[in-house]
Amino acid sequence: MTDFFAGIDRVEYKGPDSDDPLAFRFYDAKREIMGKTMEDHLRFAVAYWHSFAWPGGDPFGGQTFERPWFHGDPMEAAKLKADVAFEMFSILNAPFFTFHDRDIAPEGDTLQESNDNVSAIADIFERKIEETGTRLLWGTANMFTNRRFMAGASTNPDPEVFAWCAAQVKHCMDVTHRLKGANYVLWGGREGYETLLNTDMGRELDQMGRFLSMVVDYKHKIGFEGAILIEPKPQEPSKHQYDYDVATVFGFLQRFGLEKEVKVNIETGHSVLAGHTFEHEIETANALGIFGSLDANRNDYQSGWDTDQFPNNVPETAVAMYYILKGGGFTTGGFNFDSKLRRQSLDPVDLIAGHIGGMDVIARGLIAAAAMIEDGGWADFVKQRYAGWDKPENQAMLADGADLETIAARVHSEGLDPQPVSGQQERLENWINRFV
Ligand code: XUL
Ligand code: CO
Repeated sequence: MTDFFAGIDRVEYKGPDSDDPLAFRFYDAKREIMGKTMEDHLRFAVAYWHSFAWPGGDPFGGQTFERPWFHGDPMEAAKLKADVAFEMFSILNAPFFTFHDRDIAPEGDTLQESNDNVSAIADIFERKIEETGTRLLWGTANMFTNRRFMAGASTNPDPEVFAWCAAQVKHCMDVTHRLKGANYVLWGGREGYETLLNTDMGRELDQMGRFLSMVVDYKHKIGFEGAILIEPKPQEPSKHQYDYDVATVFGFLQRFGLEKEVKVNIETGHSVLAGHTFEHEIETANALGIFGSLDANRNDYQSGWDTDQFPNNVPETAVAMYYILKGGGFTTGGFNFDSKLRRQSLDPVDLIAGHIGGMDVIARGLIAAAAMIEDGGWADFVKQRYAGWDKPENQAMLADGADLETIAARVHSEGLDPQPVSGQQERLENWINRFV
């Protein structure tokens, strides 16, 4: 045991009336909702980078957090960080965690040295996973921090960077596979461009498509059973990112024949940056059959950048949760807290409090969404709204062989005269408010 979280006990569920600031008031891991425990519905994960690697900097100032693993021999520090991380997973009773290769181990002078460092920490993870039962939701390669990636990862004009990325991802997939990761994620932070003036977009998209195809081939070759997930984001750090949103990613996947192989990891804040709601992105993925996993956070609505705050809006979360449940929920995916403290939140206990808050808000959203589904009023309304399409004469318009002439003839012969009906938005909003 380290002393980083000294005096902080395992967080227990104490119910909505508890005033214990370090207790769950809604997240009751073993409580059954719609035939599944909350733990299995939500599959919470702690993200290594925000909680253990991020120093608290912003564009105007550097480190604010003092962590004992920010000093000393880098590999010894990485081991201490691993100890503290697993202590936190167990304090929170978090079933999963996630990492970038560069979060867990220091970068070496060569790729081989970096890989060896990652492998050494993975040995420690392997033992800790065995001992604690905390599992890996996903691993990912950081191909955006080092200056070699400044002009892109797989989309770089320099083929040597493309080759480097292939080697780095191969190793990170090997490690994720060894640790029995449930998914492997690719977020293309630098897969985009700053200015079209120096960019050959068509070429870059082709490179990215080839790269992803090789990732999928390698997954099959090593027998990795997890899902490959792309995480959309419209901008930041690149001015224009190719994986803009779920629909853009789907178009890209289809173009390279990968739409049955790759799914999406949707992040709340990225949806907002793309000008969408979280539920829009979730339902788009449901409709296109590529829903994979979620990065849970919230974005400041006034800022134009990615604020990665812990979720704290129950009504919004409840609506998103409704669409998650409606789509059948997670299979390999889960709720990964891609959420970070504000830089003035210096204390170790702030890390615990942030996660408790996020887990409780999402649990509360789940309870509300399940109640909405059980009531059925919302789904009935939507079903009714489209009921005309159940009639055989209307189904025929969508069937193979239907054509404009036949439909036009029917309009004229039957004298069709469509009458507008209310969309009832306010009544639906009022209905939802009964549950949140
Ligand atoms: C960046 C972001 C990443 C990915 C993993 O905005 O969300 O942390 O989740 O690379
Ligand atoms: Co993310």
